[in-house]
Amino acid sequence: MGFVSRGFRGKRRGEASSTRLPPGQYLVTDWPVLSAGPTPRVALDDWTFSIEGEIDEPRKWTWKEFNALPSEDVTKDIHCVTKWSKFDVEFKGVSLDTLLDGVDTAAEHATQISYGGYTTNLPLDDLMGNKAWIVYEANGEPLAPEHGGPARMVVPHLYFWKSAKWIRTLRLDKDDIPGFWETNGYHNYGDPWREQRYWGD
Ligand SMILES: Nc1nc2c(c(=O)[nH]1)N[C@H]1C(S)=C(S)[C@@H](COP(=O)(O)O)O[C@H]1N2
Ligand SMILES: [Mo]
Repeated sequence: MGFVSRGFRGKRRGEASSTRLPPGQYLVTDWPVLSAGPTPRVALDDWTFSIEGEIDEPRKWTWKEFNALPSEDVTKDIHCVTKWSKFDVEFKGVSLDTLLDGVDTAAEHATQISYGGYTTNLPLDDLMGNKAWIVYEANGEPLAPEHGGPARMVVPHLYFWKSAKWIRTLRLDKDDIPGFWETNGYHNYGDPWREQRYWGD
């Protein structure tokens, strides 16, 4: 039976990796840093995260308040538009379902706004339904400043530029307002499984 299981296992391994790695991506084991500017340093005493825009009552948390929210541990694959993917990053943070729970809004879009000014837009639906987290730990350590610490968005089903590092505000928008990369040639939605890298993809 050795010849059967050997061939079968080999094939299954190949199929598993090709369905887990989006088209055009290659796997890395390190964690590259991609930042369009310098790393902003935010003292935890000064840090806040807020939800603003098309919302009756804006919400705002201090670092202490944010850390007291119910958190989740999630293990996710991440995919950068520059073609590296990394499997099984262990994040800890607060689900956007928790942060948006009970919010009354006419908005269908959202913009993530970072300390430092980076912005990225996405449909509000893509932040809900167990699809997005604001995380403050990765792989058992506090999130490193270069990876977006104290806290960053993680929206793993979209290319990783849709996950703002050093997030400060989530703005709920009626209109779709392209963010930093979206006005500079990157696709407005950014689905790695459909290779939506650039305008026109
Ligand atoms: N504030 C901010 N967030 C950002 C970026 C950035 O330049 N500034 N780069 C984006 C891009 S292109 C990617 S691939 C990921 C990189 O995250 P990492 O440096 O932790 O790998 O962050 C995204 N979020
Ligand atoms: Mo990226």
